[in-house]
Amino acid sequence: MALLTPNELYNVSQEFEKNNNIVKRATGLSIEDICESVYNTKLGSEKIGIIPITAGNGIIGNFAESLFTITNYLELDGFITEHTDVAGYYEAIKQYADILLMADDYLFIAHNLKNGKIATNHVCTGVIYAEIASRCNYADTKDILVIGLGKVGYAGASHLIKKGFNVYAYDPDKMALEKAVSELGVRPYDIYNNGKRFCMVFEATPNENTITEDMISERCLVSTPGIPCGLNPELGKNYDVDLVMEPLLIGVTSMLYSVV
Ligand code: NAD
Ligand code: 2YH
Repeated sequence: MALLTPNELYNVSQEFEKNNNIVKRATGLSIEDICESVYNTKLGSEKIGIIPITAGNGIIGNFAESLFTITNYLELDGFITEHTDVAGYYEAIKQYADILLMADDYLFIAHNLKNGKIATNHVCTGVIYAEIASRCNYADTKDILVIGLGKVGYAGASHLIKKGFNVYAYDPDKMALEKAVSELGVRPYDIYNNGKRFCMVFEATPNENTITEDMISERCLVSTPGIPCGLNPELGKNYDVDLVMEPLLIGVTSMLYSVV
């Protein structure tokens, strides 16, 4: 399980803003507009309690602070608890938090205490990045490529299938690919024998250079939460790719919209 590092969470609000501008250019909508449309919800004046969790590898520098940043950006009333873990949970409840955000090494959740809704980061990240890729306003087809079918990729592929897209998918893990073919109905993408190029790509792997030249068309939209980025910068430049890639806050925005 890859954990975020404090360096990846440096300058998060500028990164979020930069990516929001790319999303607006490529889809005509902001990340917040897209979340509203996916979940059919609007943010109100929810109070967000952010609880640092010490379990496993412990506190990640800038993690709680980055979550606080996005609550400010979304004009919500956020606070980080002074205590961690169970004492932090108790503190958040005593401070009248409506929604709790907390993560250990395995799971990152948003829990709305008012309506009972609960969301995981991997599903909400998969859904929003897949949705962004699928909204490319210069695509003239419903064909979309999904690279990586782990926790995030599977959730995104499932979302795209439900939306009626023709989902082509690749994962070197044969079991993961077969599961997505049989359960979701994705079409296997053969990396060695495929003349097809895509204008819309959703990538969710922890590896570099997963996106190859023969997969993409010029001016395509690549939407990827993967860390590190699967698109080689030179390839991105040569093909004039619109790249959406941010380490945390797009997924967290999706989590918040999904639980209100
Ligand atoms: P996972 O380990 O569950 O799945 C990764 C999948 O990628 C695996 O099925 C693996 O076989 C596949 N893969 C590896 N190399 C590949 C390749 N060359 N081509 C195609 N598939 C390949 O991981 P996950 O939880 O789904 O997370 C995926 C990535 O997203 C990780 O880098 C994770 O850190 C990142 N992530 C980012 C955010 C964010 O907000 N940016 C949020 C959650 C996860
Ligand atoms: O980064 C993570 C894990 N990869 C889980 C995310 C699931 N996509 N967890 C963050 C841990 C935060 C830490 N416990 C803290 O600072 O509170």
